[in-house]
Amino acid sequence: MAVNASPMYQKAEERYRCATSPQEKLDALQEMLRLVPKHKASEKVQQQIKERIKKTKEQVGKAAKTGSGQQHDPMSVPRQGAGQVLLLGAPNVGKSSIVGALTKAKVEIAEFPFSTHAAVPGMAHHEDVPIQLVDAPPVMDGHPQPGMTNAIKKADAVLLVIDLSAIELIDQFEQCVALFGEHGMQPVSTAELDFGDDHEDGVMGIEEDEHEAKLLPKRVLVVANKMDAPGAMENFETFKELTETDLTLLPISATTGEGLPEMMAALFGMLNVIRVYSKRPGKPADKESPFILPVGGTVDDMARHVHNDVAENLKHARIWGGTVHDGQQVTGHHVLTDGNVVELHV
Ligand SMILES: Nc1nc2c(ncn2[C@@H]2O[C@H](COP(=O)(O)OP(=O)(O)OP(=O)(O)O)[C@@H](O)[C@H]2O)c(=O)[nH]1
Ligand SMILES: [Mg+2]
Repeated sequence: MAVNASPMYQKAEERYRCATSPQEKLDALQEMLRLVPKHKASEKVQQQIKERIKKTKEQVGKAAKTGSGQQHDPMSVPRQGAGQVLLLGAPNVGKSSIVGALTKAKVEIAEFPFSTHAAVPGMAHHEDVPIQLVDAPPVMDGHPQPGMTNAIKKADAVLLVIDLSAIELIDQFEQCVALFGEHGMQPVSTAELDFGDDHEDGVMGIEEDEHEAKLLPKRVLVVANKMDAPGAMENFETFKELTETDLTLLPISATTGEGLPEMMAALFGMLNVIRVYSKRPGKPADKESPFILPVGGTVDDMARHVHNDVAENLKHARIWGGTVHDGQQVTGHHVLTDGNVVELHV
């Protein structure tokens, strides 16, 4: 019997599948238990999650005792904003320059390769949506730095950077693409991800052994940097012809800024989220800090973001913007769209 899990639940489950430490798994599982629909059809799923929480708590306890969970990972960055986007690419392609152009992060930019040694996060924006970019050390001859593949798994999307002025352009691109397959992932450019899971049991992949799991789809946007360099656009055309890649490609220049707004818009689209604004009765909408919800998120999901008490006591909401009449009254199940203004009534 189908459980009809919400997009928020699916997002938590995606985080569970991408988690690389017992603590991250535990956090995601607890979120899943909180969000799973509580009805008869989902009892089996709830039980499975509870059992997995019990096992994972034991793993967390063991890791704490042996100290194995305590090592510092220079590639590990806590997620902030609407999503975390990791930069991936060969040496000297301009990864740090892109992060430097769009955020206040202190990145190392140099004419020589291997100038970046650890992950450096910075907050970029698409309109009023904050999106976290994470600068990373380069992939050399297809070999990632330690911690890099875990960082790719954890990121919501990957920005694969290629250098239109580099002779090894195609090799560098293909080595980066190969990394995904070698580490159980499949690069995709579409926002809609098909995990190919069994919806019959409601919960997706929870009983699966990680090693037997199918390839994990990973959203990837390819940016062809240095479009300002001599001959760059000819190289771009040749690159497209020779690689025939299905991944979305965007020419950009970190130096001139060309293509960067389009890149941020494409990343926003890829994160599969919407922004909604809260409003108090009789007051204007708070446009300062939008709430970020997965596409398909409901009024109830937004209420949960505000406070669990608000979600539990919600009577109805009034909505402005999108396809509804201004100020229309809706229930907690109403699916919100990007840009909605929501007044919660408890
Ligand atoms: N012409 C041009 N040069 C660029 C552009 N972006 C970066 N560069 C130059 O490319 C060189 C390498 O830039 P970085 O940003 O350090 O490259 P990186 O990919 O971070 O390098 P590693 O950290 O060593 O992997 C620097 O000399 C930059 O000034 C661009 O859009 N156009
Ligand atoms: Mg760098």
